[in-house]
Amino acid sequence: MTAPTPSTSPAAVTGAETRYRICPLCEACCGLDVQVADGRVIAIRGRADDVFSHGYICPKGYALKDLHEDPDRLRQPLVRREGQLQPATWDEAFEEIERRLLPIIEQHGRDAVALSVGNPTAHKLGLLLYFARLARAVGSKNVFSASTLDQMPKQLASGWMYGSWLSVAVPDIERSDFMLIIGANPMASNGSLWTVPDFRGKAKALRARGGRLVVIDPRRTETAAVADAHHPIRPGADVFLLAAMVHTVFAEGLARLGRLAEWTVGVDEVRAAVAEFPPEAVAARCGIPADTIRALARELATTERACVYARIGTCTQEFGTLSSWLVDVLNLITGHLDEPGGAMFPHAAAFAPNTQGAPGVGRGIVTGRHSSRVSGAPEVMGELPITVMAEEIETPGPGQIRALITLACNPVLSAPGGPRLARALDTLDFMVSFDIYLNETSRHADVVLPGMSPLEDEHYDATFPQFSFRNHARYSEPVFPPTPGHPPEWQNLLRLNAIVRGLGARADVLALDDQLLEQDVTRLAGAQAPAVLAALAASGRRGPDRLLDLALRTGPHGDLFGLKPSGLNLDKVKAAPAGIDLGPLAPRVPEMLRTPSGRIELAPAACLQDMARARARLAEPAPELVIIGRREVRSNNSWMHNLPTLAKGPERCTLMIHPDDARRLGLAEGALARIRAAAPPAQRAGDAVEGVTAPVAITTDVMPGVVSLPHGWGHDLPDTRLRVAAERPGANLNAVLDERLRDPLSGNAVLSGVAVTVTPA
Ligand SMILES: Nc1nc2c(c(=O)[nH]1)N[C@H]1C(S)=C(S)[C@@H](COP(=O)(O)OP(=O)(O)OC[C@H]3O[C@@H](n4cnc5c(=O)[nH]c(N)nc54)[C@H](O)[C@@H]3O)O[C@H]1N2
Ligand SMILES: Nc1nc2c(c(=O)[nH]1)N[C@H]1C(S)=C(S)[C@@H](COP(=O)(O)OP(=O)(O)OC[C@H]3O[C@@H](n4cnc5c(=O)[nH]c(N)nc54)[C@H](O)[C@@H]3O)O[C@H]1N2
Ligand code: SF4
Ligand SMILES: [Mo]
Repeated sequence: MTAPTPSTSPAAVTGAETRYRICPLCEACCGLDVQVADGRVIAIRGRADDVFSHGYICPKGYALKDLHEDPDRLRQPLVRREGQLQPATWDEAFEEIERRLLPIIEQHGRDAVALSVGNPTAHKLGLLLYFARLARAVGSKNVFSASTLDQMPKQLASGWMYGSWLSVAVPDIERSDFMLIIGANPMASNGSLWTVPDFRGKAKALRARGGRLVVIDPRRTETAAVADAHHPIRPGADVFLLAAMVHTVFAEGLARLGRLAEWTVGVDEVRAAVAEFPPEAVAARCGIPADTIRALARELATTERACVYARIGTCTQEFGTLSSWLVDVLNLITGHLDEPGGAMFPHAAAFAPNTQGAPGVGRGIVTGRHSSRVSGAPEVMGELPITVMAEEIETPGPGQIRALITLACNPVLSAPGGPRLARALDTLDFMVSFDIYLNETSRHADVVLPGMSPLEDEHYDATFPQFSFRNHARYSEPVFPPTPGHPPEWQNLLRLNAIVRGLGARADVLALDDQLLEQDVTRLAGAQAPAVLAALAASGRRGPDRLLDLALRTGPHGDLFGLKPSGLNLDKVKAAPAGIDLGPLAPRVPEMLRTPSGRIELAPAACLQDMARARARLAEPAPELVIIGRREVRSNNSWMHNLPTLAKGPERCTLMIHPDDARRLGLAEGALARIRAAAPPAQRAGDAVEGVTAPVAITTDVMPGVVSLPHGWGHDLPDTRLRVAAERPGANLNAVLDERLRDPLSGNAVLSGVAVTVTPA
């Protein structure tokens, strides 16, 4: 562990000051220098001496200035009066919530209130910690999040194998000599479930030392363009490819478990489960020749330091959990799991469940503790699939959703069946949105509570050090003092929490914060609790900072409140001006395991069972034309389209299509195409017939039979306040996708490989 000595970056503008800010926009978590003068942002750069990101920045990092200054960003609560959302005071907003939410809970019970939480929550400590507190207080089964549009399959597979939802193995890229990337485009996304600023630089270094990078993706992506090889795959066929690779490793005697043999159970079951998937059986369905599949398996197995990394393309499909599981199976049986240069488990300084409790054994995970009323979708990680939200609002009966609290999410654009959900939201008795914009979702709310500028809050990543390519602890202070009178979001979440507890809209939220902390510490520290509370109180901190201090001090690198004086606490992390490096990833099996067996469960029963579904699907013909998504550097899901620096430039929401398909379907470059679901749900008759339209971009980058449209667009709905985005609204991919399609194990939405029809518009 090295703590750099304090230093300040030179200021380029006279009178200007440079302030450190960790970027909260994507998972790369870059350390930035924000240059300010007279309360304004002058420039933003990558922080050269950041111990983790070393000066990297992408165009979205610069756009923090636009976000801070955006006149459309909400600065005051809104309350619906006579049908219109109107500015209100904070007190008025919370009084309205108390007046309308409590009777719903009293009359219809806790499940009548749903909570839906979005992507930025993972990036904001205050939102993450205080949403969890709020959800506990509400006590509803109807909890939804962007996780079921994203990584739930990976979390489920990891949970089953290693006993904890967040034990996700990540590539140790700096020591790897062969990387197989499946369904991820870190050149555009900057990495996901893998915090890796400057992927490009690291990939270049890998190749410079003689290593190889291979990409499996239906589209020749920006990542494929910097790789040694790209193999297009039919969307949704990853489970077959991976099963065939596992098959090859076993069939050719290439399996070597090494050190992990002692800690792994279920190898024979896995071998049996892939018996019917030799490369020849899957090649046509994958669109990848059998010889190529074998060669990939051999290269992975025979390269000393190698790994497979797979991301959202392998999760948002009907075999998301199986694919996610088989990736780890491959890494393990080729000797690359938990080994340098392979897929390893980070050792986060705070908040990591796989550093808590007794090492090496645990309770494991449970799912299916309840299920959704209408479709019977099982609970996973305390949530129901977000794609059942509309039907749970629409369908009468006990447990019907009558009120909704959204936190930093925009499911009207980000979830399949958006138009249906929008109609459902209008039938709610009450809705509260925590958001910084009046957008496609928050426009439906009765009360909108704005968050603050991303330059006005402090920052520590709770989530991403658990997925980082290197261990680190970094904190940044607010760049600007908070706008007077604008409470931080954690306090607003506490105030809602107090209302739900019956303490009233004017409850003392700081007292409630103390009370909740006391409960946490008592659970954690038992008889030591009073001493721990006294030590925490000595710092004078409240809210997320105090919880962070607790987490750091009791974490694996912590000072244990003085028992380990050289260890970490928040004072030390704050004193390091550009972070503390905690070193490269190191092997963690068996210590990180939290399964009841104390072993890696290589063959979870549900996965073995689901292989039958995969076998059946392999026998069926694949659809003729399917759609996939796309991410671009200057975009971030649905909410950064209102920032001028990012919005300028060429039209991004285009339909990529292969020249053969364009010819067959009579589509010309630049002309509008109409995209419809091939088999839309009946509840969507109107919008399903209509579909969406987007300009055609003809390119051999997508394989024949596949079209690609980015998600997060469709800013042409009324009653929003997104003036820049509305100028070029784009088309909503999720108005075409089918909300009924889910991976049955994880409940994750199927966003990739969905059958569509495309016609000239
Ligand atoms: N078809 C298709 N759909 C997809 C995907 C895909 O690949 N294809 N990807 C999916 C993925 S991976 C994800 S994560 C989801 C994301 O789904 P969501 O989380 O629903 O969508 P975002 O666009 O990230 O919306 C974030 C919201 O948070 C608000 N916000 C930003 N900062 C703050 C803040 O500090 N406080 C508060 N209160 N609000 C804030 C923004 O204004 C916006 O409304 O989209 C998913 N949807
Ligand atoms: N610029 C930008 N960065 C972002 C975001 C953003 O919207 N814009 N969103 C952030 C979020 S919330 C997330 S979760 C991450 C996601 O990060 P990534 O997982 O890297 O996301 P994508 O860039 O969508 O890459 C997924 C790839 O999977 C491919 N794919 C689609 N279907 C299949 C399939 O069936 N099989 C295979 N093998 N590949 C398939 C797609 O063509 C695409 O190239 O990005 C984050 N970073
Ligand atoms: S890569 Fe992500 S974290 Fe880094 S500057 Fe860009 S948006 Fe911010
Ligand atoms: Mo995501």
